[in-house]
Amino acid sequence: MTRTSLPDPDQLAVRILRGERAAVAGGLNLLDNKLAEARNCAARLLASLSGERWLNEGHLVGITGPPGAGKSSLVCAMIREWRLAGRSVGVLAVDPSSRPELGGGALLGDRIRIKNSSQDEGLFIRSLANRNQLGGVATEVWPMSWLMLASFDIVVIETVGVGQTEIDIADIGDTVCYVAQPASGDTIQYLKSGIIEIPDIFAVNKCDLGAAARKTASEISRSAPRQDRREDWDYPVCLVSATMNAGIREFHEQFDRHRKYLARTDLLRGLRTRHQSAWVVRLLKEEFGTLGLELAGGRAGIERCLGDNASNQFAEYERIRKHLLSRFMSVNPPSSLTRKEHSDEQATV
Ligand SMILES: Nc1nc2c(ncn2[C@@H]2O[C@H](COP(=O)(O)OP(=O)(O)O)[C@@H](O)[C@H]2O)c(=O)[nH]1
Ligand SMILES: [Mg+2]
Repeated sequence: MTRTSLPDPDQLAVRILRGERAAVAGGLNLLDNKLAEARNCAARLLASLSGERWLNEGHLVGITGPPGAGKSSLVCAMIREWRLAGRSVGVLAVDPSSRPELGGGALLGDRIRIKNSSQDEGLFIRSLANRNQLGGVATEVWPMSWLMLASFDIVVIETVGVGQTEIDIADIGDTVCYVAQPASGDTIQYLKSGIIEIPDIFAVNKCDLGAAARKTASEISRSAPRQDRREDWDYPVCLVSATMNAGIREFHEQFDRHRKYLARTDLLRGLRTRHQSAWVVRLLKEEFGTLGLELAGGRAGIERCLGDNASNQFAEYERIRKHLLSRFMSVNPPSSLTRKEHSDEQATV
């Protein structure tokens, strides 16, 4: 994307808020563009999309678990339920193995009996194959999920769980669901060792396999450490089959129940504020390094600024970025000639 083809961020924000899918696609492309000009434009876009709404509305759902457990199949089954309930859905599939179904859209559409998902205005799917960085979810996934939340009632992020990713997804999602593979000990090991925060909802998929699935479900119920649990949430373990469409209605209802629980207990606002500031710090660190964080007042200082402007953390992010860019530019002018002269000067001193 060249400089001249960058969109006007304010106009784009209006179109995204209206739910225009082309605008959402354009916004996601912009967030994916790492050129300096694009980053400035993206920061302005996110700031214009921000508001109280982002602390109170919509539902960010994270689905994680080992490859092959049936995450994509379950997402398909859930999309059908959500669409039947009249909710619009955006999906970010970070799972590289999702490419065939989710990347094309049409195949996914077949599965959910919508002839072609591109004809359903209330459904938007973006595949981010290979973005599952070693040791975590790529940083762009986070602003992307927020951009989608400005357009859709439900935003689902599917990631492959490999230890660290569950932690990342727990820092994005309002509700995190772990999909377990029957007769696989991984989930139970992770839970016992405390590697993963306890997901809000468990699904043991492939219950059509019978006893193995039931055994895994009861092992999970016993393994989650009690002390880390929230007192007033019951961490349901759902036995489901995506391909047989068994238990899906009840499974789907657990997501609504958890979203209502977060609203009722006033947890949602605090959760989202914390998640947002953690990711802003992470984005700043990615762009400016540890030195940048220090120049901006240190992690604690940044978090305080963000907390003071919780309903528009992206605006605060933009302000801090601009400040850091000007600091970096003043000590390190961009022209290579200037740098060369500078180094020559030093060499002769
Ligand atoms: N027997 C059975 N197989 C399933 C079920 N759900 C998914 N699968 C199969 O499991 C494989 C992996 O599914 P997929 O949704 O791609 O898993 P993901 O890697 O976790 O996204 C596919 O071959 C599915 O057809 C189920 O409920 N029962
Ligand atoms: Mg998948």
